[in-house]
Amino acid sequence: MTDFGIRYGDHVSRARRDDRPVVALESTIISHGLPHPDNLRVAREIEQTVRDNGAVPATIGMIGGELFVGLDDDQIQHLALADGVAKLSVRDLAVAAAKKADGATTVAATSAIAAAAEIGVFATGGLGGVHREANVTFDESADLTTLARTPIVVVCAGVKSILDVGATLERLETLGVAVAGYRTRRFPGFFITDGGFDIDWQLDSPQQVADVISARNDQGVGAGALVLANPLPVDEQLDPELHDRTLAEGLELLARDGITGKAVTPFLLGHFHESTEGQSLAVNVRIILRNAALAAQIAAAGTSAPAPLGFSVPA
Ligand code: PSU
Ligand code: MN
Repeated sequence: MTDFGIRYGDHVSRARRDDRPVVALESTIISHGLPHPDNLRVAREIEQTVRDNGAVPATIGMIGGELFVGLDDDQIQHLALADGVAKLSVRDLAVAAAKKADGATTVAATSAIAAAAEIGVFATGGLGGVHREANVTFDESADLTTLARTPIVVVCAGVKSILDVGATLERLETLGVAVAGYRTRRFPGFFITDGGFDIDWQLDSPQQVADVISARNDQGVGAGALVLANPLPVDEQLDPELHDRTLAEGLELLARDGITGKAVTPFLLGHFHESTEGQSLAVNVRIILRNAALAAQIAAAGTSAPAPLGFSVPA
């Protein structure tokens, strides 16, 4: 019989044994979110940034049907460069394993796997969310519903402005996902510092975020994630005018080419990277590296208390 269980990279096994802080990292940004060949370089830089900030990186993904927490460099290279790497959300994981697929995990899948591996902190670029015109298309990322039932801190730069930011915040509220700004009360719009909406809570240090995890674990009441929104400094954002123009074009192309479903997010990101001649890519990379650094500092501040499993509300 084949064992379809989670496999741990050697560096992550060691970290778990020695009770060292671990930060989960997703692989869809590598395979589908960033253009070749920058994606491989960036994937390595993200891991190095986690190490430089006192934690062990665990990039998550699937190779030949095996689910890995802590891909090694060869495996990361494979997901970055191979053709036909699938984009895996939670619902795809078992099917892809049975099919022995190569796959990259989204925010949804990565959070769920990380929580199953008792990793409490996860760094990414931007969350998926409610797409514009979702009232017609029903296109809402599974990132949102998964975070509602997954005890993890997701460090991100909010949701991409390609989405309906206000509707996404409403859904996060309905779903019981906590949202806090890191040193801000404004929710960021990924490429741009200010996504146009206030948030209720502000947290000011890695220790304060680690205290939220401890409080949630001690209380045993809430079952969902904390989205920690970490905006770019204003002088590092994508020029808002360039942003608005590129977005309008991208949305038009989307409609013209009839692109739907899970192809939408990679398509729009690709459009940004091509038509801003690398400016959006540089911004995207900055975002991810800043989030990786902060996530590592949070994990290091709360190292003795990994999120326990199964603390959903008793029936
Ligand atoms: N944000 C980015 N780059 C990405 C993604 C988000 O800046 O590549 C990926 C994440 O993996 C996220 C996914 O989970 O896009 C959302 O896809 P969808 O909208 O199809 O759920
Ligand atoms: Mn979608």
